[in-house]
Amino acid sequence: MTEKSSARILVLNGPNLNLLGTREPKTYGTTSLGDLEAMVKSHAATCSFSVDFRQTNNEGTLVDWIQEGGKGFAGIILNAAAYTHTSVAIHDAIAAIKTPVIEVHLSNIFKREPFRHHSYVSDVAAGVICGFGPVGYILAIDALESMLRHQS
Ligand code: CA2
Repeated sequence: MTEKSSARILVLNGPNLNLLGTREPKTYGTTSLGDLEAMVKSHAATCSFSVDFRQTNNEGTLVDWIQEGGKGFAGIILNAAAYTHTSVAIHDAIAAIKTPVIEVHLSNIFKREPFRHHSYVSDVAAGVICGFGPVGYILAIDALESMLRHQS
């Protein structure tokens, strides 16, 4: 029997997001990274996506994973956390792949300190979602689903 395989999406989380739900609840809420992963996987299943959900504190690892996302993944949801505001390497890695990248931030970075207002990701991302907490990841899945449906 042949089964249609579901599209794979890669959800990448950058530095300190492993601390979600443990500190700074006013800024980042009370949802843990594990809770977020469960929410993302459950919603993705309704769109027939399978999800590879990862977190790292290392810039080079994020670059390696973005390159990996360029092969065999239908889309990438990326919260590069603080590297958003500093990393030319992440910008270049995204520019080098064809896989669409949706940039997500839990907080509204434009309501925060000026150094968070610039992103090295936004101009190479397919779209940007910020300020909606964990729901932003769900919106990003829906955005990818819509983009991919219109492509095919
Ligand atoms: O709002 C977002 O999602 C950010 O990407 C989060 C980054 C921040 O540097 C960006 O400007 C915006 C920081 C992630 C740190 O996460 C923590 C979570 C709980 C406690 C402490 C840090």
